Amino acid sequence: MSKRFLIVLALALCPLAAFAHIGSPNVFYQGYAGPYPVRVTVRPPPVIPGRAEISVRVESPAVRKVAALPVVWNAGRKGAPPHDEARLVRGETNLYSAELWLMVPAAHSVYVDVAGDLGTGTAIVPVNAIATRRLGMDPILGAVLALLGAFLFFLLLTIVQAAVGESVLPPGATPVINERRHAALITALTAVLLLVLIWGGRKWWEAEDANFRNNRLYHPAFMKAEARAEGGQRILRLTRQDMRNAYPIVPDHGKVMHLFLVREPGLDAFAHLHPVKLSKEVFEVPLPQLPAGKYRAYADVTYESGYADTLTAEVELPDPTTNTNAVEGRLAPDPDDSWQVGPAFKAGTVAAGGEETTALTHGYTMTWRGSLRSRTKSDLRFVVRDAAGEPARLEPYMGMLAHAAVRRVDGAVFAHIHPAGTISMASQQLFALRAEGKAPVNISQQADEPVCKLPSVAESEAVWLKRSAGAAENDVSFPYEFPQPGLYRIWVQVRINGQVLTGAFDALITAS
Ligand SMILES: [Cu+2]
Repeated sequence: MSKRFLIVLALALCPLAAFAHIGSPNVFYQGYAGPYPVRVTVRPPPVIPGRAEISVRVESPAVRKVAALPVVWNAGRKGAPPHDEARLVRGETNLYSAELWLMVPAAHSVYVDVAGDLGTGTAIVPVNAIATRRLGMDPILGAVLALLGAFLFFLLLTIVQAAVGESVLPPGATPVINERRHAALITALTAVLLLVLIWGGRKWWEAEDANFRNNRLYHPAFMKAEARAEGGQRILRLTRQDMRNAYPIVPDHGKVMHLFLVREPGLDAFAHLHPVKLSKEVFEVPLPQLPAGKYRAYADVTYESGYADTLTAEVELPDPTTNTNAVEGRLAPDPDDSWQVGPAFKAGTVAAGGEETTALTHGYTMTWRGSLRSRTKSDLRFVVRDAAGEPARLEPYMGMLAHAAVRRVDGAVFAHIHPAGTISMASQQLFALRAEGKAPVNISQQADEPVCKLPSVAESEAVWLKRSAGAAENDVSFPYEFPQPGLYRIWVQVRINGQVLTGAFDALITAS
């Protein structure tokens, strides 16, 4: 075994890449399986094929059985194996867990089937199955295997030498010089043959490894972002060349793209915008009154396969234009665009835990409920009050009670989440339609526009806004666990009296 072969085997782990959110691979979902309220967590494996861990909490005493089944987006449930029954977790009354094999790197829908006294119900949870890292070999194991390999190599040569040199002689005879030479020659030829075989093995492995890195390992999708001044507006143009060969994008809660802009390094300016699609690979959006500076852009998209992705870019924004007069041909901003400029992140001022209240505009306040400890292990909960301290009346914002963006200060984590969790609502709707045979699976990567038509926000709102029993109307919660400890800023957006209000919270999340 050559040294380089070993190095390839023993390469250190690549940094954990991300998909549909950055650095936040676990899936959290809160919703309903028929009549049963469920909270589902899926921890996908880092390599495919691999086993995903799924846990399901059912808030109902009527439950008798919970089962789960992963189905590839274009396969359908009919051809799938029977579902795996989830086991009740020891010491728990309503928490079930199971392990699911994800065999191909593609978008999956995980069917969570719940049966009990109220009948049966199914929740569909979208999960991206994708290899996010290359497993390395333990150096000690590598060294042991190399030694064993070398031992076998020389053992085989000894056997060959004995076989051609001594085994052909009558018992007791010693080989003469000619026979010795012959044996040495055959042994040398065998050594060459073995080395060629090892070299071939290394070539094969390198090809396998390159194929994995190029075709199977997830790479974060980068796009190009450029800002320009035009007609009294600043316009941001996003381009992604390789989008041409991707499945068409479907709108997720009403928009083809949810673009988040965060000013670095202070995280003091934040925007949630909705660019329009000019062609399959070009998107544009007029910028609101954000200050100039360096921004990180995160664009959430869902492809027609049900695969959800976050495209990232860095962009330098020029000073806001002062000319606000209407000019012919201006790009109209999306009515659901929102932004906020606030204080910069200062590590020294981060609260050590406990309740924290932040001021919103128009006298409203938002309070982050729960202690620091519970923040790492349970839902993120926020309560909104008006200037008099009374519960605020929240209106749906793009069909949902609230939207949140979570970012680790250094950029290692970014997630756009909702009260339903981390999933793309569009993926879930696509899978639900396909389960009913109402959306085609024979879609084309060459198409510009999707053939699947998703229900509108107005049609979906009732399901998305369904609250858990007993939740106060000014109380919003997001099922989420911080994937890594560290310093975070979280922006929470709600709509009151037709206006989007954004509250920003800073937190130190410690390892639990
Ligand atoms: Cu959102």
